[in-house]
Amino acid sequence: MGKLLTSTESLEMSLSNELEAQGVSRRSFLKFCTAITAAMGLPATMVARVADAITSPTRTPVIWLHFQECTGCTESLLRATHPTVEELVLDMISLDYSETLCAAAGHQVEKSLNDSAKLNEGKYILVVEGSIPMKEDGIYCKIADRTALDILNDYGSRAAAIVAIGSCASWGGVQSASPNPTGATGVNEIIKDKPVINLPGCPASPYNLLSTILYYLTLGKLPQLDSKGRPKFAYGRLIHEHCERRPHFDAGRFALEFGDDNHREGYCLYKLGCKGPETYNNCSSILFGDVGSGAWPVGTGHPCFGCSEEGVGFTKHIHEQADVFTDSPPASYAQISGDKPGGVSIAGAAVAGAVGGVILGASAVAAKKMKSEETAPESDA
Ligand code: FSX
Ligand code: SF4
Ligand code: F3S
Repeated sequence: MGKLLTSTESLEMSLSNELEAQGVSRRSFLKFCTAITAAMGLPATMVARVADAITSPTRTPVIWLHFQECTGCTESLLRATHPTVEELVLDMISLDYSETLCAAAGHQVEKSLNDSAKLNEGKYILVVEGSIPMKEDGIYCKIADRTALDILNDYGSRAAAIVAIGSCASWGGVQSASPNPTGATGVNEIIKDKPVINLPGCPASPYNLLSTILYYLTLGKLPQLDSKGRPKFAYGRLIHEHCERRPHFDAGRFALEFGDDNHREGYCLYKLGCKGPETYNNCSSILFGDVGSGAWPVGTGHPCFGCSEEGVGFTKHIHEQADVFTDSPPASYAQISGDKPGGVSIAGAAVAGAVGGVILGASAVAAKKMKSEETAPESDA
């Protein structure tokens, strides 16, 4: 992709043709724009502007740094489809430096990094993947003989804004798990004089990166952030709120062991340690995972382990039961063992009805809606 074209119209046509060549019709593209507009919490009237932002010939320069991490965030972006999120992201930006994707190496690639930072000073977006080791003067992560800390301070100070992609860059992630041997730290603990947008998740959802960049390109400003620096449109709701298994939670139907009958029935994974009730992310509404319908951790039968939530993922034990903030049955709520969906006992139905009736209804509608929509993210606004 990435032909040099003279007008927006021809670029739009080119994008359309190229998407079609990849099996993505213009109709699918517009459907995708509609879905991503809703995911950003923007009204449907903004769909055309979002499509324009995607097809705009102006590309925002991006420098993408890697520190302590597994490259899962980049991989997750590159492996995404519906429709080819990585193509859309790479079409919207000018990715001037990325250690994973660059063809050059050694001094050549260092030169292109420095040239881009100089040329686009104050204008580029710095994407940081990975945590920054602070112990022993940062010696645990060095690139081209410079510590991650030095590199971050250098390119961070010259950026327009910084996107910390993944839990590692957002708050330290897996490397910061006790005893945190390298002193792994998130970007916003270090950079205090620049906007830092956190997109936690291990890996981060590529849709959250796409929609954050798109929001910026469409409206020319950064999205509203919560107290942890996360875009509210993506991290404003608990996973538990939109989970397809939520009606089972509300009715007290839980898997008790991996592979037991209740697990096979698709019951709630709370008692297996699901951290959906205390993890803010949109995995349950956009079915992040992208290897088929319903493929997100809980959709595949694995409890959410709170990978995106500081103080939960890599902190709480996998099997530990989550704190429940929502108005729902407590963990001690009697299990309705063996009940099939719709076959709740009278006592169970009474309790579930009393404490979770409204939520149950809302969740059932949400679950049905999600199933009927291939890839459409829901608005978190
Ligand atoms: Fe890996 Fe990204 Fe986890 Fe971290 O991810 S998927 S270790 S959040 O920085 O590559
Ligand atoms: Fe879904 Fe987990 Fe909540 Fe159960 S506890 S409804 S599996 S998010
Ligand atoms: Fe992570 Fe839980 Fe989503 S484990 S990917 S936050 S469902």
